[in-house]
Amino acid sequence: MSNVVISGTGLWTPSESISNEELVASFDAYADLYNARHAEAIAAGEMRAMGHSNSEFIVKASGIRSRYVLDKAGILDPQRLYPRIAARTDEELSVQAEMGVRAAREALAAAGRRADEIDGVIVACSNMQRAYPAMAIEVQQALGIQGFAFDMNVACSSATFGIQVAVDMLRAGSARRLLMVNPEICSGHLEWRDRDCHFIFGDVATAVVLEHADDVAATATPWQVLGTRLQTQFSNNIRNNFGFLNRCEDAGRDDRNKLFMQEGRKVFKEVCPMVAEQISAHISDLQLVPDNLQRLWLHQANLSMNDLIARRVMGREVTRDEAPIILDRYANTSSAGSIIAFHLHRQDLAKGAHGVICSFGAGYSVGSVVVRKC
Ligand code: CO8
Repeated sequence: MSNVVISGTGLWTPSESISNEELVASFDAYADLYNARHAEAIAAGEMRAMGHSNSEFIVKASGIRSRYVLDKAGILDPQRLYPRIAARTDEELSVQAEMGVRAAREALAAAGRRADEIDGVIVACSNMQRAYPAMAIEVQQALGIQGFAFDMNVACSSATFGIQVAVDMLRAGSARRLLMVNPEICSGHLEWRDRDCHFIFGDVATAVVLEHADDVAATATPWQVLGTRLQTQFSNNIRNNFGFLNRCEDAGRDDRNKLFMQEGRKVFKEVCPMVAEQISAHISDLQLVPDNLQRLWLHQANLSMNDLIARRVMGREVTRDEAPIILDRYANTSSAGSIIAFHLHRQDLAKGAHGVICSFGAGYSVGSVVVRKC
């Protein structure tokens, strides 16, 4: 079977960032306005007062200290608490495709490839601009890529699932080189007025170029994909009921369940063992032992989750170098998280180093990609 490599990665980060303190101040102002508006009903016991948020709680519960977003002003406006992202005409590139193109250009440059050397584009992410035409086809056209493009969505695991799809297509001969892009606008579907989750997500875009090992540009530093593994198991603990049938329902188009919802504790408890077991079995099937792994580029949702998974996989405490964290400044960027970690934290590793890119999230879904530096 031919060897496939990741030959380049790219990252586009929005210019605006929100600290926990800024987020909490706006949330609390909104809560005060809400409580004042409903003072009578609250006093009569007909409604519950909104509690304040707390930045120490956020850091302790999640490890998140700030998040990058497309529109800071709209999110922090206490009268609004969600981003203002202007509609574009059908002739303009969509916001999400535009982010993807920026990350993709960096990935192509790192791989030493021109757009006309790419045969296809996969846009893999949680939150989709629209049903059709595919964002991937917009990205394809904006970059001047021939061939084909399509979107896919496996929530937080979209990137690792996208990598497996790309690897399989390259091995099957459907393409010589593919671009896999993850533009995540999580701020658009987060309920910023719910203190249980208002701190969790951020916006970003990542991109990966995959190609055959015997055909990489001399300037690239490729990582061989030794194996990919995917797993899904149905769960309602992370859910978003937004969809194209909403208009046919008689009521509830703006209901809370049309945005991101989760049972965070259950997710934590149920997903960590799934992930640790998958990585352990995956490396074992590739004849590797934990000590062969120099790095774990894990999905970035929660610091304690990552520490627990890394400890279970390695059978000991791990250092920050071994399992890098980017969620402190990026928050959870859904499918892009493990790719950001891989993008920012691999240059120091020597030839022959092994690592695992692993994502997990809604579905439930888990994807692992075992790589070796060429
Ligand atoms: N400030 C102060 N107090 C708070 C706050 C806050 N901001 N939030 C909650 N509290 C309170 C709660 O009300 C609760 O109080 P009480 O005990 O009186 O009821 C108490 O603090 C504890 O709350 P929790 O039990 O919720 O707190 P946890 O310690 O469980 O932490 C976390 C919550 C951080 C959410 C944690 O459970 C977690 O990270 N779990 C894992 C989540 C995860 O990995 N999810 C994956 C989701 S991503 C995905 O796959 C879908 C991507 C789709 C993208 C969507 C874009 C929008």
